[in-house]
Amino acid sequence: MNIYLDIVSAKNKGLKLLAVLIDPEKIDLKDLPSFLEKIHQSIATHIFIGGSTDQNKQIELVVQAIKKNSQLPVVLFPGSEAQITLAADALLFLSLVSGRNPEYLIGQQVKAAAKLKQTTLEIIPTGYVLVDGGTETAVQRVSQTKPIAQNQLNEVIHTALASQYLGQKLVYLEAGSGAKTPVSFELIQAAKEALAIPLIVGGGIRNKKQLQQAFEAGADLLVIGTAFEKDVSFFDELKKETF
Ligand code: 1GP
Repeated sequence: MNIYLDIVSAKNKGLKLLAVLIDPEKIDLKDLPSFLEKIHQSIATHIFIGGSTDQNKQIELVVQAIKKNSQLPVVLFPGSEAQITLAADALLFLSLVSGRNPEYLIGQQVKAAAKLKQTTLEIIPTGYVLVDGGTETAVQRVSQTKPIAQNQLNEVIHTALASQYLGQKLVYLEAGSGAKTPVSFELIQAAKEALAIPLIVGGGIRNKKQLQQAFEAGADLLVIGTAFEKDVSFFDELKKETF
């Protein structure tokens, strides 16, 4: 399995991908099997796992439980190097390129390297671009960086392009978990036009309409967490057979 090549191949075929984001701090292990069943009946293609913090150090247990009960690729989306577990399939090796905090541009990555040196995890370098989602989100708080305003289109696009020129393999346009306003249609469209590498979009997507609009605008892979956490019946709108 090569998760990155599968994403590139889906992008080339125009197939749309959906990752369900599981926050290890928020999921109860006993609810996991029924949650996974919902995921499996839906159009979801990936499970992302991570959060801005993992104070209970739950991530290892949660990933192991998912791997036991699901065939879907499990991709780490870590808030810090402490959230790297070898039990997953791949890791988004994020650099918070919209911010100017060296700790999240390169510091955490250096700390992670010792662990990664000995791993078989697929490492996917990813430019992480935080835009304003209308509320202060955990990533902003934890990383102590400012998001880029969504009307600063050129700034967002140039940041995304710089990631590509640096050799990063994915760009993740992020409005932040629980964002009031998801990444706008215009911004997704402009990023899609500018970039040759696959585009991930997430933050604040709460219904089928917003999901479809983000796909139409050009997102290759969408990430949704909060909407499923709050209401698992959202999965029913995204059933494979009726979508
Ligand atoms: C957060 O983009 C993801 O990093 C998902 O955001 O929780 O708002 O769906 P939501």
